Amino acid sequence: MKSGFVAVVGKPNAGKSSMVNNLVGFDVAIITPKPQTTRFNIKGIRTTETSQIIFIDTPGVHSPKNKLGEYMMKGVGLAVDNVDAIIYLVDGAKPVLDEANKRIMEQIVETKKKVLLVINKVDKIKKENILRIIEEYNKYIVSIGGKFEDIVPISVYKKDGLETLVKCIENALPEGDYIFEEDEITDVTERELVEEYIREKALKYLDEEIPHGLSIQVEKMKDRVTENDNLVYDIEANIICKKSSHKGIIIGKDGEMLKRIGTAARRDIEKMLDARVNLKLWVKVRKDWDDNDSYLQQFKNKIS
Ligand SMILES: Nc1nc2c(ncn2[C@@H]2O[C@H](COP(=O)(O)OP(=O)(O)OP(=O)(O)O)[C@@H](O)[C@H]2O)c(=O)[nH]1
Ligand SMILES: [Mg+2]
Repeated sequence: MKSGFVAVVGKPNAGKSSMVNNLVGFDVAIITPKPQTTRFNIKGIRTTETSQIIFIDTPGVHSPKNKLGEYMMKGVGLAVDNVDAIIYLVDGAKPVLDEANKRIMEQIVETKKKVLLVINKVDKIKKENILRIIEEYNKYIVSIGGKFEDIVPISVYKKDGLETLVKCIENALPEGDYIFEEDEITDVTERELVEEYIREKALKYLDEEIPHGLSIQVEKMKDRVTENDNLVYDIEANIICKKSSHKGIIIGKDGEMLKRIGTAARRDIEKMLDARVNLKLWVKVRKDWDDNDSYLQQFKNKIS
């Protein structure tokens, strides 16, 4: 029986959250085609008869441009320091061994932990390219005094290589009993999942500039049972943006954009809670909240 913690790190958009969701079998993290989707460390727990793997999904490594980014990167540092093994996930379709990737490898070699190189999105590339990536990355990590315990090409989309990956993770973990209850899946609360599902839809429907400057706060979340014995949640949430010029765009002409975000988010929340949901959204401006320490205190609590 194996059990332990595995941090999943890599550049933004490599597919870290997609991989964790898939291996856990539940959407603990939101996924979008835009980089810097994940903002704080998220536990995703996979329990089987042979092992319990506790994944720590982390924000994509980037050079911070504001205090929010600094908190996110601090989270990655904490994650790699506190696990039994590290998965370094590379986007196989964008494998260039640039400064960012080198810096990630330097950081993980320093931890002296077991590192697995996982190359994702192999559905998009040719076999010979996989071999070239492996060779190049291997050469670099050896040159800085490290090594990869295993190298696993995967495609989360095609579910390729995932069983091999689980075996390699199990090999890298210590012997041990379950650390969490068998039915525990994540440390993200229902309220936080609601916030993230709303953010996911905002990221999906809004253009480039705005979504990254958004933060969602659930103000109220109460359940009740109707006369017909139906479970209903009344949820009220604020979409917080950093500039007043963004507010109108988020609301849209005749409130259309806000309605679109709300309807799509409500559907996902209903599925997650297995209940009917009344979702009310408001848009608020909090000037440059992503550079404001007192606002970001909530992120500080989440990364520890
Ligand atoms: N073609 C292909 N696309 C994938 C695969 N896995 C994930 N993606 C896509 O890659 C994009 C990024 O996925 P995420 O899981 O959000 O990536 P992430 O590494 O968590 O990104 P950040 O949270 O921003 O660091 C999404 O559009 C996914 O649908 C895969 O196996 N093949
Ligand atoms: Mg992510």
